[in-house]
Amino acid sequence: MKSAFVSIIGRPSSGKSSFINRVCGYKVSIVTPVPQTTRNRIRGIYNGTNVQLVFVDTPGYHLSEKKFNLQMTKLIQDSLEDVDILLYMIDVSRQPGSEESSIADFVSGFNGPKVVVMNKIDIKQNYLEGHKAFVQTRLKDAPIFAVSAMTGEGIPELLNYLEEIAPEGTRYYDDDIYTDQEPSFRIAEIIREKVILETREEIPHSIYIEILDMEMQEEGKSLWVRGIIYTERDSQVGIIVGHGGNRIKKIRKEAEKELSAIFPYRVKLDLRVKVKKKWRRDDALLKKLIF
Ligand SMILES: Nc1nc2c(ncn2[C@@H]2O[C@H](COP(=O)(O)OP(=O)(O)OP(=O)(O)O)[C@@H](O)[C@H]2O)c(=O)[nH]1
Ligand SMILES: [Mg+2]
Repeated sequence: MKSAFVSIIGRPSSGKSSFINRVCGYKVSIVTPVPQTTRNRIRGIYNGTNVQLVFVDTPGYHLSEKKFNLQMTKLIQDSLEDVDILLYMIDVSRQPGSEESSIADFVSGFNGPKVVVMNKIDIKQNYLEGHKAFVQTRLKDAPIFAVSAMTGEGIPELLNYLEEIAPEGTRYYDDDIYTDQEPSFRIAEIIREKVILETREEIPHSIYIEILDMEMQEEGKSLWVRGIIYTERDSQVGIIVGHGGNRIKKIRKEAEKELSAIFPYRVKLDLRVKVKKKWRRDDALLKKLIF
């Protein structure tokens, strides 16, 4: 038996969360086209016959001096503690730039096996060769795998390799578990995903979700959840609520549908929108939200 912790590091929107979902076979981590969707360290577990790989999804590595981003950068650094393998994910549909350079520097500082994953090879117009040349100068000995988190291409080969280099060890989790997230966190994340998908523009980075109450009803057949969508400005409340409340209703319906498929009971949401000005500068709140 072998087991390993594998941390996934890469630029925002490189496909880290899509990859973890594909490998684990379930929605572990939320995915949107908006960069900086993931804000936490999220574990997704892959169970093979003789191997367990615990993947750790992380926020996109983004150079910025803002408090909110610094907190996430620290989280990425912390995610390498007690990790066996680092998986460095690159989006081949975008050219390597200065951000990629600083991630490569960060990756090269990791004291353990590093594996480079070139993602989105299903996009035919790509910079795969340029990225390979870039990586070979930065991380000479790291093996390179080309995959598509969207189609699954190349992923079995990568998993085989990870199994090969994983250290001997026992399972960290039972083999029927694919994530260790608290239900309240998963519910908040799915709500956040639906808000991002339904709104875009300035909204995605301005929101956070707080779950206030959860109550099991109908003898365990349904879970009632009360949550608040916090936003930064008064003007954003109307955008989220929509004309006659139609957008918030759509957000609620979409989230309920997905949550009811994830959990063994129906999930009913009661959502409100409130303003919390400058919350991204509130240290105590950031500590609570970004972990
Ligand atoms: N064509 C294509 N699109 C992909 C692939 N992998 C991810 N995407 C898309 O890329 C976008 C970002 O995907 P995510 O999985 O959220 O990326 P991420 O690295 O987790 O992003 P952050 O959490 O913001 O750091 C989404 O629109 C995905 O559908 C892929 O293999 N091929
Ligand atoms: Mg993500």
